[in-house]
Parts: sequence; structure tokens; C-alpha cells
Amino acid sequence: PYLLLRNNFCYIQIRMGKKLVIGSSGQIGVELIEQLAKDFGANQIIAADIKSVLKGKNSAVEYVTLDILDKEKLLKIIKEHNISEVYLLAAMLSAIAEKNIQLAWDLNMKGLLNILDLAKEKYIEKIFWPSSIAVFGPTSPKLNTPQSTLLEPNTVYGISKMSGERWCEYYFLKFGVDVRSLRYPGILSYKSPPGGGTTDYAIEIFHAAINHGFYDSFISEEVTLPMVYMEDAIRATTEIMQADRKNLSINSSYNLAAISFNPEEIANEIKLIFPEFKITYSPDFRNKIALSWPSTIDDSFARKDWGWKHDFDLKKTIIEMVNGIKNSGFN
Ligand code: AKB
Repeated sequence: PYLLLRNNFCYIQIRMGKKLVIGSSGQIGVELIEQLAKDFGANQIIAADIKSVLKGKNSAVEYVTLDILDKEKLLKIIKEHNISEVYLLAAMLSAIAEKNIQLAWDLNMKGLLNILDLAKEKYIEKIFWPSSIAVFGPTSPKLNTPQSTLLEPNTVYGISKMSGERWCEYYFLKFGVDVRSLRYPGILSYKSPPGGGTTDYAIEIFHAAINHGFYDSFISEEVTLPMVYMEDAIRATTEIMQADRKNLSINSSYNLAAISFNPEEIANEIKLIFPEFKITYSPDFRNKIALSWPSTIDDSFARKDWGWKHDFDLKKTIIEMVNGIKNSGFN
């Protein structure tokens, strides 16, 4: 089936196919699939992951095994399932990438190029690809970091995300590939564990507080980082994918902001709920990564272009995290 849309010049035909979420077992993937299934119907979603995937909650979603570096299999899945939209979430995050330089580069970069190429060849109509605050580096402004500024990341992950952004814009301008992207801050969630990031401390601290009453933080007390609650991050993702392309003035990746805090501030909030909670600090290599990232982000382009507005402030995020972990969170 095709949808006929009119832009300023002519009619364009959009193929209406299914949505493929790659990296479906990851922290974002698990929750994005739930939302997409709710919005579009579970039979419209195909979930792919390199791990032989356990059936998710939603049994109507079809799960397939896929290594994003295997372009042939990727194309086969796209054709077989009539895929028109891809959410490419498979990536190696900042901390783990420092220990697997080559693999991180290959996965983060070649995976994206495989998808961009298939969109250029018209097998896919639309792509979502996450970037990160990791594109910023020690020379970027720390406070209210602007959309366009000096980008000199000094991590493998940051270099791959910065390069990925350049490729996204290139494929859009040169080949008309409709790729949309957000520079995610740290994402706080409890349904599925994060894997190998620097901002993971802000999730670990909740589990530690609830299960042990104690947390030894690998980020030092005064290092403030931008964060967002998962529900907001998922909504931002679905909103940018639904936005009218002609309203999008950023063709690389949008700054996205919600809340910012440091370990001391989050520990103090947690102590209001668990007065016995204790925190100590043993900063490791991840602290250096955190120090190279912004503390607060200017996301006015996202707010102006497609109406982004976060809903979860710090207090609301904390309540959701604590209740979520107590009731059902991973251990
Ligand atoms: C990480 O810490 O590596 C990620 C990110 C900010 O992209 N959560």
C-alpha cells in the first residue's frame, strides 16, 4: 500500500510498510516496541536483535535475530516483512566502547551506513537513529550547550555519534534520505537495564538504594549531567518521527533536554525517601567521560520545530523510578 502526499511542488508516494526496531532487547528498544505496538498495532512491528531474542511481552510482535553488520540478512528481512521504517538502536555505549574500540566503531558506524544505503536505494522510507550528548567534548560549552557549537568529542562513542550525525545530514541533503535523530541525554528507566554507558550510575543508584541502602558512585559528587525519563524519551522519539519533515530545520540530530543533576543531588533526593541511604564516591575512567560532556542543554530547536516539551521533572522521575523498581524492576 502507498500513501499519496503533496509537498510544495508535487505529489510524493510513501510506501506504507511495517516498522523494524533493531536493538529491540536494549534499554530503549524494549520500551519503544511497547509504545509502537500500542500506537500502530503489534502486527505492524518487527523486533530485531543480535541476541536470539526471547519473546517480548507482546506476543503479536514478531522477533527476528539480526546482526546489523550483515547487510544481506538486513535486506532480506526488510523485503520479507515489507519494512518501510527503521529504528536503529543497536550501538555500543560510551564506557564499553572505550574497551572495544574497533568493534564499537564498526557497529556504530557501519550499522548506520548499511541502513542509510538501503534508504538511498529506496528499500526504506524513514529512519530513526539516536545520537547522544556524547557528540560534545571538553571544548564545547558546558552550560546550556547550543545546538550548533564546537564538537570535539574524545571518546570512541562520541566520535562515532558525531560522524553518524554528519552522515545523516549528508544522506538527507545529497540523496533525500528521511533520517531523524535526537541527541539523547542519559535515559532513566527500570524495565530493562542499560548497558555500558556513563550515565548508567543514575539508574544503578536507585537499585542500590532499594536493595542495599548503599551506593558507591563511579561519578564524583559534583558532576552534573543531562538526563531524561524513559517515557519522555520514547515520546520524543515517536513525536519526531511523526513530525512534518518541512518543519525540521535540523537535518543532523536535535539537542534534547529534560532534567540535569549530579550524584550528590540525586542522593539527597533519594534520602528523602530512604533516610538511611548512604553514598560514597570512587570515580573511575567514566568520570573523565562525564567531565567532557555538558551539564545542561539548550534544546530550543526541538521545542520550536516539533513542539518538544518534557513532562517528567526530577521529583516525578524519582517517584516513577522508585515505584517501578519496587514493583517490577530488573534486579
Ligand atoms: C552513555 O552514557 O553512554 C549513554 C549516552 C549519554 O549516550 N547513556
